[in-house]
Amino acid sequence: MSLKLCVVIPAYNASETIRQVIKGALKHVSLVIVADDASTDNTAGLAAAAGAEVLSIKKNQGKGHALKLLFKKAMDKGYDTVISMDADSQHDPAEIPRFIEAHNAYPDAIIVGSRMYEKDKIPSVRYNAMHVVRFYISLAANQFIEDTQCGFRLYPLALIKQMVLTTDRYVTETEILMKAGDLEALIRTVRISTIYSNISSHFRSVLDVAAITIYLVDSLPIKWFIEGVSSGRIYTYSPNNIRDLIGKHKILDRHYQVFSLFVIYPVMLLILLAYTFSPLFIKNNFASVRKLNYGFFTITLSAFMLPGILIVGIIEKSCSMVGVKVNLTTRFIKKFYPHLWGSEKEYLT
Ligand SMILES: Nc1nc2c(ncn2[C@@H]2O[C@H](COP(=O)(O)OP(=O)(O)O)[C@@H](O)[C@H]2O)c(=O)[nH]1
Ligand SMILES: [Mg+2]
Repeated sequence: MSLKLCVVIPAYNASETIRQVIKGALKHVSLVIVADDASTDNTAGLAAAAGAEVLSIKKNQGKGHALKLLFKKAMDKGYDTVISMDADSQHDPAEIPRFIEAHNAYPDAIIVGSRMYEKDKIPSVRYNAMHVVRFYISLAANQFIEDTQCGFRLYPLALIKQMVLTTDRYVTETEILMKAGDLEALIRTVRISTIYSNISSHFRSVLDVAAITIYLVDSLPIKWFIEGVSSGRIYTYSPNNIRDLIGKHKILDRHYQVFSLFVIYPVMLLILLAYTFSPLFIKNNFASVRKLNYGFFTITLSAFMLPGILIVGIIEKSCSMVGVKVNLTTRFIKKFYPHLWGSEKEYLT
């Protein structure tokens, strides 16, 4: 099978690293496309000089927007598979063959790089946030995903074509996993090197984590509602579903997000009630939840504990200021966001 595969790189002010990423990638693929997102340095010029095709975006619109343009560009050029990489050399191009190997074994799957197995190499605030969002993204995607925030991924474009992507910035990569998994696609993991050495990041730990969490909180109840009124249904996403229609209208979307935050607790309690009593009327509803190791109570509790993370984090920080080192946050998230999916190994390629 001849693979039409290229590497795509969303880039913003990456002049120090872009050259080595492109040169490394070109050892494994014949085309690298870079989306330069209105960088104020010479990222675009250096990318072109290193041999990449460069898409220039006039006004900075974030990683998700750039990725969507890159997918479209690769499709237009007749490619059927892309590998996405970060521009800041957190991903080692020498590991590209691992993704191709995994793709050969699972041709229809998204292959996601994972660094979560090397917990000690990840800043703890980032690790804890990744652990919590992974809990919800895996629920939405109907399968365990070891690292839901890694940008080193292989995407079959036929799968991307089946979804409407309405989010932007750092939320889009979460949206893709949720929709792919809920379209019955496999998501497989390859473990990659964990590189957090040049830690200049555009990722805003509060705002960007909040944006991802809010998207999860306002999308998951729609999935559970559909599962709740159906028997044996696990895969609920269809393009232009209600969440997509709302997402396409930015103002409506903002209002819906705020509304969701206000009603999430009563909604979770209602779903818990429905989960407990509706099997009297509908057999095997909430099927994706019923096949997990725990019931919906654990998921409801996890939602109620979200503000707790903040409180525990503050306590931990205060303790460390007076010289007392406690590992409260990690213990807290381990307890309330447990692994629900059986063996973690079965999701690794
Ligand atoms: N096109 C585009 N890409 C971005 C932007 N911000 C980040 N990226 C890309 O996303 C990658 C990850 O972003 P980074 O800030 O390093 O986040 P972190 O690695 O999660 O801390 C970067 O290496 C860039 O490739 C942006 O505003 N526009
Ligand atoms: Mg980075």
